[in-house]
Amino acid sequence: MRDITLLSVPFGLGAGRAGSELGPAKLVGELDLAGSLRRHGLRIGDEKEIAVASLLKAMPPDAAGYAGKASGMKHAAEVLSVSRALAAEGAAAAAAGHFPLFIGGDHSMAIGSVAGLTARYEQMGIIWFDAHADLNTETTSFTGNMHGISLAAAIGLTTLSLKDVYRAAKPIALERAVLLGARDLDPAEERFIQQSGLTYFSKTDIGRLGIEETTRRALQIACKDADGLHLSFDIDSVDPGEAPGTGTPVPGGISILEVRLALRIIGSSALLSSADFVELNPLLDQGERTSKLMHSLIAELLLAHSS
Ligand code: 6HN
Ligand code: MN
Ligand code: MN
Ligand code: MN
Repeated sequence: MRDITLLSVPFGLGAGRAGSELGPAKLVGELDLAGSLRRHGLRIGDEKEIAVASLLKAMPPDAAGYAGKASGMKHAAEVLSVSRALAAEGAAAAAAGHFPLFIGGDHSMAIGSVAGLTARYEQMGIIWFDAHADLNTETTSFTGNMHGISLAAAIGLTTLSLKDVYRAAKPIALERAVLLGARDLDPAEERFIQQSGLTYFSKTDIGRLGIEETTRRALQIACKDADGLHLSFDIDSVDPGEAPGTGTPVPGGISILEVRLALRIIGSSALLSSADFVELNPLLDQGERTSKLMHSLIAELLLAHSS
């Protein structure tokens, strides 16, 4: 496979509680993600960390723009600022022929990763692995948390346009967007899914079809006429009994066995070109249980991709 560009995103203001900004320190720092990927024979071409602290310090306290328009959303200006930096790094890595691997951070960072990647992969497909749909908009969100609108932004539903984040960005076509594992949808998200025809494999569908068949179907749809495939993996897709270290846990998730199999299948797709791993919250973990799980899932995906 291509060289990996490891991009750490220590940012958590898109979530409703603190802690997800500590994901990179745990995974990349303490658990030495790059070292273990190398020991597995994978090549890390580049390692970067988005300078979140200095970006936030440089922001004028009255940062208007998008934040002004969508005043109901919390930390919208901060999310926009971090997303812009992230998009530029991701786009550069993809343009260099690398595999961008984004380590979060809360799920609002996918706004930045997707914006940058669509500049390189104009027909990109996406598989969104999540307990939630992240399909709220600035008007439907009950919480005002930016991580709940990130998939909506990726497909062009929000006031926040991907082009505000990265000029050459392009929203992902609905036909190539697949939501997998969700089981906690807000009413507006449910309505949108029904009316739009966005492909959604619920927890119930996975139970009925099995994880293997579900993942194969998801891949087929996301890869139709695609020139690249992005996996956006929210660790809360896994059952909180097995992955407790996350900010918005929802009971009834998929098992570790299922998620391993799914990631192996997605990893074996030649089209896979980038991935986000998000919503690990080390402050809420039982020891390092969820961190170690996330760490091994990343390796699982990339090893399947390299063999
Ligand atoms: N995530 N639907 C809820 C909201 O706040 O809009 C939960 C979103 C969770 C987002 O887990 O990435
Ligand atoms: Mn290189
Ligand atoms: Mn999410
Ligand atoms: Mn989620």
